[in-house]
Amino acid sequence: MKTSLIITTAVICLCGSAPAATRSSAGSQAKPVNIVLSDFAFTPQNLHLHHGQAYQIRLVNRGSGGHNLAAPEFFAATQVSPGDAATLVGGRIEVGKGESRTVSLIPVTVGRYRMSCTHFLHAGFGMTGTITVD
Ligand SMILES: [Cu+2]
Repeated sequence: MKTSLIITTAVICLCGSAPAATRSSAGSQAKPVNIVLSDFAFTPQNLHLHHGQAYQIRLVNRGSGGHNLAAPEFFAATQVSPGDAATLVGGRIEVGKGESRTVSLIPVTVGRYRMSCTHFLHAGFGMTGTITVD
């Protein structure tokens, strides 16, 4: 019991916003998760999510050009809100310079998934990361 409380707290810290709203036990309320895309990195680089928990993922592009978050295996193992389906094309979400995209989803399958930006050479410059679902 105590262990589970500690783990929950750690994940809330990762989100970095609205800790008060996420204090109710795991359930229907979507937890906000912010990911910044820059030249050439994801921040945070390693995401930690819980299966069955609803998240509102917000991607913010602070780079000097377009970026995307490509994670086809993760999205295939995830229930994406029907209203956000159009944002997700071919397992990736494009975010133009200075723009942001929000996707509501629930990770379904436990695993460790790779994410990267598929723009030319960006992954090679370090624009990669992982999404761990437990
Ligand atoms: Cu990129």
